[in-house]
Amino acid sequence: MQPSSELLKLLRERVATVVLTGAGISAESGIATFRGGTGSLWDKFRPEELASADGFLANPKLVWEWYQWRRRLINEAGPNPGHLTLAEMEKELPNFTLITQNVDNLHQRAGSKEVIELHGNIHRNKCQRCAAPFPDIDFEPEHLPQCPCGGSIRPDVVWFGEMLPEAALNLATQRSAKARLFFSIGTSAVVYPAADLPLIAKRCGAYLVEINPEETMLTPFADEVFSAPSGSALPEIWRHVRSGIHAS
Ligand code: BJW
Ligand code: ZN
Repeated sequence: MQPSSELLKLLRERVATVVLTGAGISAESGIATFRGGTGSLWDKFRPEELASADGFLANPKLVWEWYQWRRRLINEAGPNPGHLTLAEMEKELPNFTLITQNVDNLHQRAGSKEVIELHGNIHRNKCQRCAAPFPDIDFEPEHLPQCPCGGSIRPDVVWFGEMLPEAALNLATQRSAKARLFFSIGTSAVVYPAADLPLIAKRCGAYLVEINPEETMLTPFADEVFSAPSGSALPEIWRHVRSGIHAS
């Protein structure tokens, strides 16, 4: 898992660096990924029932129970060395951007200060109709929370067929286009528009690094691939950068 001399050089020169994370970075915290065999969420549950506005309107109780279950698992989990390394990188690299598709808040709990959340945050709620935020609501299966406007309150995450938060997507796109180094970490790179970001960066001249134990749609486009869990690959790359060890 030796980083190339090119990668070490870019990190030591502190070039504009953008990181896109997906569910795989939280796998070593015990949070299930969406895709990828037995135990993954979409292996056991149906996305159209649980992660779409139509599914929510058809059966809000089912959707709420699923999200409350996931909130509990996330609250019991903690950041792993992958999250912690990215928080350290943010402190040391002056031009560093962290973009995540994750809704689990583990980057923030690891100490990352600026996190661009593309798919919302599971700990927040909003009105399905008027989008008003509802930070503190008590969920009871028999009394589903309602907004004064009459709309149903739901988790503030982005479901299939919904637009991503405009400001977050614009900033993520701008930073990706300006990146000289781009890491795609723990994402299957199949969900758009997030999956476009590494390709935008590459097209604009960035050196593209992928960290993922499995091959993805992005692998053929990557300049460097670490086929390893991010909880070990990221600390190892960062250790090389910090210790001044030169690649062979
Ligand atoms: C490890 C590891 C370890 C394991 N270390 N790695 C263009 C073309 C085709 C379709 C579309 C398109 N544009 C839009 C669409 C439709 C759709 C889409 O992309 N569908 C595709 C599936 C085909 N996109 C949308 O609907 C988006 N909205 C949109 O585009 O609006 C405009 C529009 C609407 C309608 C039509 C056209 C335009 C919204 C997408 C919302 C995604 N929502 C979810 C749920 C969030 C809420 C929740 O959590 O409940 O977001 S779905 C789910 O997928 C979640 C994730 O953020 C997202 C991405 O998944 P991710 O993070 O990549 O995880 P996995 O599980 O897929 O992969 C994990 C990876 O980790 C694997 O590769 C493992 O190998 C790896 N791994 N252990 C490192 N230790
Ligand atoms: Zn409302």
